[in-house]
Amino acid sequence: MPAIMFLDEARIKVASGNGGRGSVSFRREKFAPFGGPDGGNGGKGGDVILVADSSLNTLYHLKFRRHFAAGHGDAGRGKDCSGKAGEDLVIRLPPGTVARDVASGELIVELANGVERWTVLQGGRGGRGNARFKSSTHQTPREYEPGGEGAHLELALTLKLIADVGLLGMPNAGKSSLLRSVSNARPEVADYPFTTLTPHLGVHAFPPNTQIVFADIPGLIEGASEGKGLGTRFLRHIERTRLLLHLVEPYDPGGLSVPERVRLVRHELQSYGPELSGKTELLVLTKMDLGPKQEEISAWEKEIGAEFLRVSAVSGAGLPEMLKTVQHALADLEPARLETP
Ligand SMILES: Nc1nc2c(ncn2[C@@H]2O[C@H](COP(=O)(O)OP(=O)(O)OP(=O)(O)O)[C@@H](O)[C@H]2O)c(=O)[nH]1
Ligand SMILES: [Mg+2]
Repeated sequence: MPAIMFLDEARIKVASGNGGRGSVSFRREKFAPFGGPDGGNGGKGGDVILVADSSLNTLYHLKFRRHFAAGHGDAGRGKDCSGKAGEDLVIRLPPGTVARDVASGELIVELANGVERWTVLQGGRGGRGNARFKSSTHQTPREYEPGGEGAHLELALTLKLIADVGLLGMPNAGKSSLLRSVSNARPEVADYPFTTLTPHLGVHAFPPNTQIVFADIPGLIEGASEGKGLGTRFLRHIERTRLLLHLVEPYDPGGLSVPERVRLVRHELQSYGPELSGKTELLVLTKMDLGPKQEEISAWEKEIGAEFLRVSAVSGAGLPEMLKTVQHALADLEPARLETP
């Protein structure tokens, strides 16, 4: 059940490891009972590292675990042996995850645009052993340093999926059907609203080596920006897309005309904020196999002031043309901006 397995917000507490303390030790050999100092340094504490893992597309794996700690460094030992370094804590996250410091609200890192690995906390330093305190005037030092302390941090993680194209529209517009027809994804499709409860990604490959990633999100209804339906909470997953495909079906059981439905969805986008209202949008009339007449379509286009791409997920009509248009549009568009600190 993908609906239950999806999570795009999580809070976790992380701690880096303490450094190990330095050792106080003196060489003891058969014929040198008062040998020099040989206490080794403590090992460094483990770091906390966030790593983007493209096999993940949810934060669900963090749902039941809140505390994570790196390993402590071992204490130094005699014979100039350094303590073992503490193990680093590696937290795997889906690409597109934004990490903020809960205490200050500050942006720490976004695992996007080539940032795949980020050390959020350094482990404590290893303390120096007494061997390091030896000098010509100080032959038998008993000093050592304790290890440096590790640090703590509470992280607020927010996932914003990374996709090229966002599929958008009212419930039942045919978003998931379109995603199925053009990609490898298999989201559920059904003739009731809110079939899709969580975002899905699908990849369309253009041989030999181009691909377009589509994001399908739950349908929007009037008042979504005030929390109606599933609200606009999933819109953040199309914030990073470069292009929106706004899907509208020709006939609506609710009785709203095509232009009315287009305006409604645009209004919800606008209420969400500039991240989305400024994006390039292509209008797509779906379910062309239901046979809307040319005069009807022209009247809708005239009222809206834009033309539709026309497709049918059932017959496949219009899909190659739509993909070509999308490909060309993407070639002209800048990558989406990332989060601002
Ligand atoms: N005749 C016809 N029906 C279609 C077409 N595309 C989708 N449908 C039907 O329309 C209904 C809704 O399709 P979905 O793909 O689930 O729509 P959606 O926009 O993802 O809906 P939500 O996830 O609820 O927002 C289903 O019954 C589909 O079989 C099409 O091209 N032609
Ligand atoms: Mg759907």
